[in-house]
Amino acid sequence: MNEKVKSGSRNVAIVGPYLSGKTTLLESLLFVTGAISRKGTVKDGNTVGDSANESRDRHMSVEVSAASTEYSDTRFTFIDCPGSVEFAQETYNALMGVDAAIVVCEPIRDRVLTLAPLFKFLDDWEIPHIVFVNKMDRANINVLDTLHALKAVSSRPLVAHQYPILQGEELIGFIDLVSEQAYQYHAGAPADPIPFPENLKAEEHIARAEMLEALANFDDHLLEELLEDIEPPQEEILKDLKLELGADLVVPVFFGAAELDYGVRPLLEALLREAPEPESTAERRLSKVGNTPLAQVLKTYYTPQGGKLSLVRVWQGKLTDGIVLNGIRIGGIYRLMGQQQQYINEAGAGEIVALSRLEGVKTGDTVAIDSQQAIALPKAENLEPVYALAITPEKRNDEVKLSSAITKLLEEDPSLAWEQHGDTHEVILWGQGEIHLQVALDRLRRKYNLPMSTHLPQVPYKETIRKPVAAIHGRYKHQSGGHGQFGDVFLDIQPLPRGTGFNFSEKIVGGVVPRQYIPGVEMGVREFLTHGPLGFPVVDVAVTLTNGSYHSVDSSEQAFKQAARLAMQTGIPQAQPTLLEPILRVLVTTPSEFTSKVLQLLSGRRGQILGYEGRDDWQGWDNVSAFLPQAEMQNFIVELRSLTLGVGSFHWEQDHLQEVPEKLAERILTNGSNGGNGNGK
Ligand SMILES: Nc1nc2c(ncn2[C@@H]2O[C@H](COP(=O)(O)OP(=O)(O)OP(=O)(O)O)[C@@H](O)[C@H]2O)c(=O)[nH]1
Ligand SMILES: [Mg+2]
Repeated sequence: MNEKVKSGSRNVAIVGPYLSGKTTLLESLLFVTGAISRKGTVKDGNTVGDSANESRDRHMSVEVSAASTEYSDTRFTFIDCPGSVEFAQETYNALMGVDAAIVVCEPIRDRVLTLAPLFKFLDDWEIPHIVFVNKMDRANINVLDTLHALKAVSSRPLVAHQYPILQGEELIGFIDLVSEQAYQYHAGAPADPIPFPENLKAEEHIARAEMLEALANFDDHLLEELLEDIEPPQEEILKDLKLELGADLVVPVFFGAAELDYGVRPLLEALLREAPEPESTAERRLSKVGNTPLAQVLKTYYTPQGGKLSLVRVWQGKLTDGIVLNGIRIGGIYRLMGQQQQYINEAGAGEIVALSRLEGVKTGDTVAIDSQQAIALPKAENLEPVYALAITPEKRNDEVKLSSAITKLLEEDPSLAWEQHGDTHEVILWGQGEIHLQVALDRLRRKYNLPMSTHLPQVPYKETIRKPVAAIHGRYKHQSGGHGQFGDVFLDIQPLPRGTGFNFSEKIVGGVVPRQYIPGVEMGVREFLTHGPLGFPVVDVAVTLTNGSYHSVDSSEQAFKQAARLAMQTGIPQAQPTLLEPILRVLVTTPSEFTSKVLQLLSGRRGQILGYEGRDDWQGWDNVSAFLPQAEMQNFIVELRSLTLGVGSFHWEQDHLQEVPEKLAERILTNGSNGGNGNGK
């Protein structure tokens, strides 16, 4: 279908903390601009933003969804992002392709504080953003407190663009601080201009002066006017707002109530007037903007029908149906309205559209006609997995299907990971938290017909010995039919320092064990060590073959292997076997006000604090480094988040093995339990 060419376009992500009203705001934006004739609600599960089954089921967004609409001859493509930290990867990937973001937050101090990681991401990438303080219809709103809290978490200066008018506790309108025109809200209709409320004169004056001062910090001409008490022309203020927002130098703030469509039109007006055009975003992102088609994947969907859709931002050139990108002919170009797709035959630079059947292309990838020539666009870093579940298909012969289905899940969501554990043989699904993994499991069940059962992953314990034992005898003698089996060895077994692994040597003199049988001895020892007397792989031991005997007819490599196993079976239990647990080195990032709680959390989980310090790159945040037993990691992220308003996070890596304290080892060995707090303590 050929569409009327729009005079301009804007791509805007709607981001912000969990449940702040982003999906409701998208619904309102679509309604106000006429893209939908009836508003759905999150509660009823009929919004455009939460149209995926997994979102609808949970009354929360669990993936980004895009919707395009038109306002004042301009095409707006909005990307509604999930707010939960467990789905932050979705948000970060989408933000890489927009011209601006609306940060939706609630007028509650604690909720505002949770914006810190998002603001950091926006400022690190210099993504222009405005704040929409939503739910202003609720009781007990304190505008100044909210602004204060916002200022504390934003590294860029905030400029209030509006001053809300409250009647008692009810929001009834706003004053636009640029024009100083007051407006009264009407549910379902545009706000009406009203006479300036004289009682707000003083407060409005302060707010406006603050806004102008913030803008003047980046504009000497405006600064001069302010110093000389000259009223700056409105065009100058608007020009500054546009320039400074576009360069992510200031963050304009708006107020409203998405549920009532309050403040939604002024927001659209501001986006129209002040948000950067796609061309200027491209100029900022690419070193040189050309004409050959170049796009970046912001999100990958496998639709319920099984088709692949890649949501892309076209950075330069024009995409036409049937174009070959990265060597793959695309199946079609679509504009999205949540789950609905509208076919279009081309998409120009600056648009966000979905391309079908870009097989092999992942979220974040850059696609171009000549992919060798194209310079890959920067992509958001993949979040490290912090939460794991072991999974098993409910139906036995589904194991084969599992790996291809998980590969698709990972293409959709790079913050998932999986592994087949070498020691425990479990298939482990890694992600960002419980809900994140549940959503992945829902998708396996629903889209791929792969119902899975889950359990807590086993801790990959190991064992070692504490005491050396010498001259341990192992003799294997077996008569079966005509030809017998004979092997006979003496082994010395010694503990090695932690982390050394395994060492085999021999001190055979006079050929008492012929050369050709010695590899059999080593094999027998190694086989035994895969499963020690406590039930785990044995590490950090040295085994020396010191003596033995053989039979000229009956001996074989196989028989010596058996003899070595027997010697190990006798020897290791005498050498004080002991349990080792994996210890992780963790780096926890938290707002400084929660650092002492984090230290307690780590100590309470047998962590060993190595130190903590303020982060150079993030004011008001600390890094705590510690050793943490892996057995204590299962629910660590859950507790960390609950102590830190949801914003604490951690990085981890395997560090070393360490002896399990005796009492705990006893418990683990008798109960077969993990011994960690993660085991549903
Ligand atoms: N009182 C009031 N409630 C609102 C308003 N906007 C949204 N809500 C309610 O806030 C809740 C969360 O709304 P959503 O739109 O799902 O929030 P969200 O930010 O999209 O949530 P996630 O995507 O899951 O992070 C719902 O119960 C909405 O009805 C508003 O303006 N006023
Ligand atoms: Mg939502």
